[in-house]
Amino acid sequence: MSDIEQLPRLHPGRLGALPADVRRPTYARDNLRAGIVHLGVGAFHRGHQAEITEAAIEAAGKVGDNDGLHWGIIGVSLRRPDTRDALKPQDGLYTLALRSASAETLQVIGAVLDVLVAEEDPEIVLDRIAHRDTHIVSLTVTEKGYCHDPATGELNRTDRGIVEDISGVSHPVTAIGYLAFGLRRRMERGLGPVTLLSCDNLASNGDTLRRVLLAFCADVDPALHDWVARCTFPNTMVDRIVPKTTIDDVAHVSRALGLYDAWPVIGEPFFQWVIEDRFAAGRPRWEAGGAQFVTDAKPFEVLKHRLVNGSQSMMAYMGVLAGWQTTDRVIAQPAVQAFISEAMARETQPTLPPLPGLDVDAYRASLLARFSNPALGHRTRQIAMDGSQKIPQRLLAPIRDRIAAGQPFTRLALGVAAWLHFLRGYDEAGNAFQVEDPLAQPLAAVMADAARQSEKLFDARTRERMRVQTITGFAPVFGDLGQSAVFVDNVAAQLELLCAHGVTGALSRVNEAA
Ligand code: CS2
Repeated sequence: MSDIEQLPRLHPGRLGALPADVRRPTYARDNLRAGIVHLGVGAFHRGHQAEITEAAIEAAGKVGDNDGLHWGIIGVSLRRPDTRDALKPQDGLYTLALRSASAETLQVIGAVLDVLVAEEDPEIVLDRIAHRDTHIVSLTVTEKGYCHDPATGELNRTDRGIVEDISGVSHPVTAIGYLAFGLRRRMERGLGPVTLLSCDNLASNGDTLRRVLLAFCADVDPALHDWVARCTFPNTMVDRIVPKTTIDDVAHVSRALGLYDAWPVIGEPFFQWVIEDRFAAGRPRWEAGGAQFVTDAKPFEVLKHRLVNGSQSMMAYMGVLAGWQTTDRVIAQPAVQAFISEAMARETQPTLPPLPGLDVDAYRASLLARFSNPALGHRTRQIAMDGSQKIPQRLLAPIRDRIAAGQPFTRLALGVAAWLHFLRGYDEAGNAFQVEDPLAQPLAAVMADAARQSEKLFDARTRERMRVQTITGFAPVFGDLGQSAVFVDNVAAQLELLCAHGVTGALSRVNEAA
């Protein structure tokens, strides 16, 4: 690393030194003004929304459209200073490296004008949300950032951060608190409503954000509730695989630039962004970067959460258990490839809402290629995080539909069983790992309960059934599914296979049986 750090720092004054094939801002960046506040300025935002915003700004710059230069982004990190610390000396510039198996393209993005750390500068963040130039407040705060109950999508009023923020005694700690108090300041200043744009993988992400934020505001101040109800909350489907940047990536990208970029972002070439066109105060021409505007994004969300994310989660739990560290290694196992293909085609696809014009068979096939991308190094441990927040929309929702239609769901049940097996906190080789999940504690308590209740049962089937019944009784994740005998039976049968034969053995049995 240290030789890399000796390179001159990536900076607007040094763009001319970049190799010719590295794309860079061509618009007059000095004229760029901030119109978007983005909460959660992590790799995904920088690898997705910021790139499309850059394309919109570029397009505006080319035709001399000054209004189009009003969509710069102020990124906000709630707690961690690392993105700010990396980007500040670079005046917000960073590199996006898009990698396929055979090629890499590099682009220096200029759309992020500044990064704030809310915990350090809460007043500045609240003021920025309440600034007259702010028209959109967007979010990628991950599923758990919504402080909702994953099974119902309602505000979790027992969440510690929410309890603290509703009390209003100090600065907010949650994204929901920042939105509410920033918008209250806007209301007090007599400014107009904004668009609140969720870009997280939640079911009906815009509707969910609206529901939790309005519930929060109602508890704080009824007038604020009514004012916030005038904002718009479009649902969006976001898609691009963006793994966590590694030290090797930093070194590789910096060498290619000939300049030190402390925190580039790595992504796959593919991306999709489907947005409901309901903006309270205007928007960038994101279509210039390939965003699709629709009246109802929900069918696209369902497609993506179930086929892309559902498959990723199943591969992640199996991968962690079997010791396959990245998705491309998981999908390279013939048994996994057969399993995921069949799970998508036979169990998930029939649950999808109609999507006129979409060739779902081709979409499925393209996913196998995306998962196989060897240049991404997408770690199974990264995807496996926060399962309690992901499993409901990725696996449990299609299972509910299969049960309602009286259809089998053996493979999806194996996916859920793999998560339960993962929650034990050790892999098939006996290596312990930490379960990173906001509900890790209550889930561990339920797991321990289940083990206690079933330990005296000698028959494996009865034992797994008892265990699964206890665990799936955990309503914040499973809702009422734990009361479904067919659900419990299926998951128990798959958990029994995993316990007895490991991931590979369970996969070959399921692949052969069906
Ligand atoms: C992944 C997603 O970490 C995860 O949960 O499943 O980040 C996934 O890579 C993206 O949603 C793809 O668009």
